[in-house]
Amino acid sequence: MRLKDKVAIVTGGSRGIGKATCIRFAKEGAKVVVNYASAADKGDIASTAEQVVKEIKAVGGEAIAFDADVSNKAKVEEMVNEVVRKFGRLDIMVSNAGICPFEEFLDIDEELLDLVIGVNQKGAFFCAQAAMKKMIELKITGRIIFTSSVSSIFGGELQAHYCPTKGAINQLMKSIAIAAGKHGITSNAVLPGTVITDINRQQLEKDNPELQEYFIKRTPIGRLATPEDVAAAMLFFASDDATAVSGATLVVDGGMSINLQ
Ligand code: NAD
Ligand code: RM4
Repeated sequence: MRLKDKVAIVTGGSRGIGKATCIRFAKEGAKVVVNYASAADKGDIASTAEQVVKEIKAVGGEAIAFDADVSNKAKVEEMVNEVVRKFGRLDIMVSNAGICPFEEFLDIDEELLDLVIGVNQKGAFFCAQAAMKKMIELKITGRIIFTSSVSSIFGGELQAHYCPTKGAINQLMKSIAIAAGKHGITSNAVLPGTVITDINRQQLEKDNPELQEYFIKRTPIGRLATPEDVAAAMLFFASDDATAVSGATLVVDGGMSINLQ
């Protein structure tokens, strides 16, 4: 119960890495807000978020689903206010929502570029800003955690819109760590490698399974990291073990990105 009585928002909590983080945080005693965006995301997304809430409640945890597009500043502020109204506090903001519509560099138009920057970069900014404001107001020594990526360091042929947003998140995280320190708030980022989720399932399981094989072959631990592996790193940053950790990046990729020789 490393997060007993804490309240956490996890953006993009309905699937993949965010879902695993919601479930892990709830098992550790946190009250969890499973954020999702019905308008921004195709599919039966509301019931997907509700399913995460059900899974958490089934094991005695507490959770609610909250529909808010993170690229909409007003919606993000509404979410933070509503969470504090309901639970009385906000201790942890995990800014995790992200998209990566794989596309050739020359085919990325302005609309797609704006979309990816809007969700990944501006969304992270809005979530961190709204959370930090509230934490200061309530005198809570909270935690802001970002899902960045190894793509913040390395490029990707079909990710010329995406990788720069992850680089920006690292710099945002560090700037916030400096601004937040005097309030006892920390800011850190987890950098997953390739994790099979809905964001890349089509690419790695259908379009280009050879790429998945290549990623596995170059991963020293012999398998890709899972959403649960990433959630464990999120928990570290959120827990009391990380009280003196701020401005840090933690790669969770089984060693994939350092294996060049
Ligand atoms: P996913 O597609 O399974 O989950 C994405 C989540 O973001 C979903 O819950 C979706 O509803 C939500 N979302 C999308 N647009 C949103 C918006 N506008 N507002 C609020 N929520 C929105 O993908 P995932 O792999 O779990 O991705 C989660 C994060 O992890 C992303 O930031 C992604 O860039 C990052 N990441 C993923 C990998 C990987 O290999 N899967 C690697 C590194 C980093
Ligand atoms: C990650 C990384 C993965 C990719 C996902 C979409 O940051 O680049 O390899 O599959 O994004």
